[in-house]
Amino acid sequence: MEPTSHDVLLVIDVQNDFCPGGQLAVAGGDCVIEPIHRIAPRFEHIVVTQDWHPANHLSFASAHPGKKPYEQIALSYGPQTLWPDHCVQGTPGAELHPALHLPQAELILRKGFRREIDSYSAFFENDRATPTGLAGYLRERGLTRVFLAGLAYDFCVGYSALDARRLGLEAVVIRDACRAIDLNGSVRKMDAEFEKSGVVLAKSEAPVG
Ligand code: VGL
Ligand code: ZN
Repeated sequence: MEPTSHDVLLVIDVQNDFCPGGQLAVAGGDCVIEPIHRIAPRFEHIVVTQDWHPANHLSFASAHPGKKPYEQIALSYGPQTLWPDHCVQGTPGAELHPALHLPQAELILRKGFRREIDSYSAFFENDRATPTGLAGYLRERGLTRVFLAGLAYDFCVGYSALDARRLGLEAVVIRDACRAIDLNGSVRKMDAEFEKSGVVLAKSEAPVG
């Protein structure tokens, strides 16, 4: 089965800071670009996201004296993993990877721009309640099934797919077009969450098969 006019490819956070040499490099992060380019021509609709933080964002370990990257702290909305400074608005690290070529993308959605709250998901910030506007955009455009690719499988791709299901959208993660951070079993946990919520895994050779 081929993608239809109700399907959208969501390309998550393929930014310099998540690729080798970046501030929060995901192993093989740039390897997602080739499969994304391979499947992109099959989609009528593409949306790209960008992690887009102010310099002193509360998800940065540097904003919490004495804390180190990858530790967890409690914020008002729940537990938050602390990260190295990354994807700071207007910096080269926040730019989309220069090899990513998707001129047909219809929307570039930025998220994580509020200092006090992180946003892994493209739909809701980490309080799981503050909307980014993407659900309304997809609804108004009649897009009901999302295919997901990009970085990172166990964080921004994963939470976006889970929220898509919560919103009643079908969600298909193109596994070989993603790479993971893999922090404290986060890949295994996300696999289990996908299973529970009906997120489907597919391969780029046969995204719907
Ligand atoms: C991400 C950690 C922090 C991601 C973004 O894109 O998966 N991970 N910010
Ligand atoms: Zn981030």
